[in-house]
Amino acid sequence: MTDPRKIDAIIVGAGIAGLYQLYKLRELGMNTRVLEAGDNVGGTWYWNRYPGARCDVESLSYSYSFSPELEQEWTWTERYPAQPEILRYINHVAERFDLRKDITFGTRVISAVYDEAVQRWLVDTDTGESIDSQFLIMATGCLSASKLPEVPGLERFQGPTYHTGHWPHEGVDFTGMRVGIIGTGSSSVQSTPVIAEQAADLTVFQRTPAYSLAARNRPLEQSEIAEMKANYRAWREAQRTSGFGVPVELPTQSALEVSPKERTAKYEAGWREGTLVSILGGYTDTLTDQEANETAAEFVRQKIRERVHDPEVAETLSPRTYPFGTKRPCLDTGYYETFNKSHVHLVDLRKTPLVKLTERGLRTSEQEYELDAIVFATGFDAMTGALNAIDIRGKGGTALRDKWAEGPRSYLGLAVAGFPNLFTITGPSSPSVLSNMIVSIEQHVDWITDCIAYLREHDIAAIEPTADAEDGWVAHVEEVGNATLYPTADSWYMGSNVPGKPRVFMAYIGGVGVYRQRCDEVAAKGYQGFTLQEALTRT
Ligand code: NA7
Repeated sequence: MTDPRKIDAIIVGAGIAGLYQLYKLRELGMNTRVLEAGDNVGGTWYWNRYPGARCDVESLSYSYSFSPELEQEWTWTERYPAQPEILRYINHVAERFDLRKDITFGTRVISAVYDEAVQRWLVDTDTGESIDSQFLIMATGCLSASKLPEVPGLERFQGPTYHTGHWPHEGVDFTGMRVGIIGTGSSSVQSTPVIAEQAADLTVFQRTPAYSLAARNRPLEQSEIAEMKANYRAWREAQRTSGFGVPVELPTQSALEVSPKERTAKYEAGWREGTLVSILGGYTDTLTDQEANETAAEFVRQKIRERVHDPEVAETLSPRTYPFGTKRPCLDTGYYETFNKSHVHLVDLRKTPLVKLTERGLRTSEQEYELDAIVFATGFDAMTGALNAIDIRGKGGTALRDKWAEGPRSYLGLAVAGFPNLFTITGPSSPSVLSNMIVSIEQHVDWITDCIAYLREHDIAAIEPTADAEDGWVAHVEEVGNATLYPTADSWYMGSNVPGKPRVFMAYIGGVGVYRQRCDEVAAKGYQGFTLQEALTRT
């Protein structure tokens, strides 16, 4: 157990990010405490236990790289790992590195106030604890503050309701039930086929259709596991310098400079491969040119038409209002085919909007749907939701949520001007949500750890970005984002899934490798763009 009298660092969250950060700070010999709202480790994979929950980055890539021994001893079973397997992996990591002893579970941080006089954070929890610490590291996740649909009557419905991001640990049996599911993002695309197997009747309420590709999930072959285990170091290096944290061959041509036949052949190959980037990454301009994008978008729509028997249903499921890839694409196992089943129905909320929940179900502008259970697959207040849920106050008592009222502002997505010694792992304006999350997490944690080591070596008590450096980074993120099609979509990347949230592109699309280089340069130049402050008082 850490010495309660002298905490060097508080980490908020015991998911993949928080656990690795704890491991790294222990290497520095720091007295660290992790505060976690859940009753166990896992973060995203602790909460998102809905049927069919699965990672859509391949398991051999979606794993920690910091320990070659861990890489060798753990064996994944499926190409795309299911939530229970990932959670087992995270638990294994917690045991193997003896991490639990510094984690306090069932404890939610409610406020964190920086005391300028002593250069320390005072952190209050919902269990009544007040802890002060030199560093405060937020490992709170990008998609952890769940959001319900904005409709009246949520409390009126008499049957059970479930949010995919807060699924009951004991599971839910929908056998014989009339079930409604609201939302058609990744969580719905993954859970709909599984719920449909149980439910007597399933109605999917769709506001915006997703672009989903067949995942082609399968058990891993022993030979491919062995090959990866033999080559892990090279693979990890390639991940770190890649665009999305997954090594792929880089495109060299515009989608518009090749013949339709050649283009279709390339998309077909991507389709057979079944990864998030296998079609998106085919040409240089898929994410920057509307016309180029449309060639890929139409290819995916054609696949939807092939998979769904009823042409009207296929059309309703076909996205037409935003370019392919500008909202998070999905990977599915039998999603579209589920709509061929006679007990599965699709309601287009664009044509008949959701009006309210009633005692017996749900009412659209057209009719009432009687339901026994409702699933909210309605997503998250992404990127900023979990941070803004905590009353974080920096210098002069400024609240982070006030500072971010017009959209998040940070330097490198890692630190915020006016909030010394606060670090955000996978914070807004970093590439995290546009990447293999573990690759980004490890890079952030390594950078933060090196930074803290530097401060300790140089007897520096506090670090914070300058306002100029922050302005520069915010402008850069916006400029790079504006060169793409991302800002044209109403997505959670843009904050537009939450009413009233400022419309700002909250991710850095410059690429994981480029971003890493930039962060390393900042560190190599003695933390360029940061102000370093010596201790004001000696203890
Ligand atoms: P997403 O991707 O944000 O999807 C949420 C879905 O819920 C999406 O289809 C929304 O439609 C829909 N939604 C949200 N609010 C409403 C209301 N009020 N009425 C009707 N429909 C609504 O969340 P997921 O949990 O599926 O996935 C999150 C991420 O996890 C995913 O991107 C991957 O990174 C993994 P909208 O598109 O806003 O019209």
